Formats: sequence, structure tokens, C-alpha cells
Amino acid sequence: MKKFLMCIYCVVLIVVVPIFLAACNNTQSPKSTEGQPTEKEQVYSKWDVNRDGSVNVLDVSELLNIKAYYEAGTATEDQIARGDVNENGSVTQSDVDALYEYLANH
Ligand SMILES: [Ca+2]
Ligand SMILES: [Ca+2]
Repeated sequence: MKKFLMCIYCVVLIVVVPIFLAACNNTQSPKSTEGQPTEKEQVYSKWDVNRDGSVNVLDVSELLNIKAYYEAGTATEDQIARGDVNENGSVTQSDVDALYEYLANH
């Protein structure tokens, strides 16, 4: 009788534990895919300077801030990457002009 109980105990360990672990993995995996920042960043238009999902006057305001930081030498790499909408490696008035032109045509 004791052996029988031990067998049941073993079966529980062998069958239930992997199912439990698999269930844990299933609940964790969607979170890990959602948390990938690279996929989200690719969705944004380069004109969406503040990365809020739409291109409007707020992006001009953000771009002017980044341009001021850039001129002061305090802009971060991320800010420069977002602010350099004409992709010439610097954040200048020409980027602001390009964004104005984009807004005028869209
Ligand atoms: Ca925006
Ligand atoms: Ca530029």
C-alpha cells in the first residue's frame, strides 16, 4: 500500500509539476514579447518627434526643445535620433523647416 502511494506521489510530481511550469511560462511569455521596445519604436513615424503616435504641433515644440539642447551640447543620443528628421546627423533649423513642410503637406 505504501508503494502504491509513493507511485501516485511520483506520478503527481512527474505530470503536475511540468504542467504547472508550462502554465507559468505561458503567463510570462506574452509579457516578455510586449516588453520589446524595438518593435514599438519601428511603428513610429520619424516625424513623430515626441513618439506619442501622431504628428502635430507638439512635435514641432519637442523638436525646438531638442534643437536647443543640441545647440547647448546637452542633447542625448535618443533626442538627436528623434530630432534629426531630415537624417543628416545634426538637429538644426533645417529639421524644424522639414517638419513644418511635412505638417503643411499632411
Ligand atoms: Ca507626436
Ligand atoms: Ca538634421
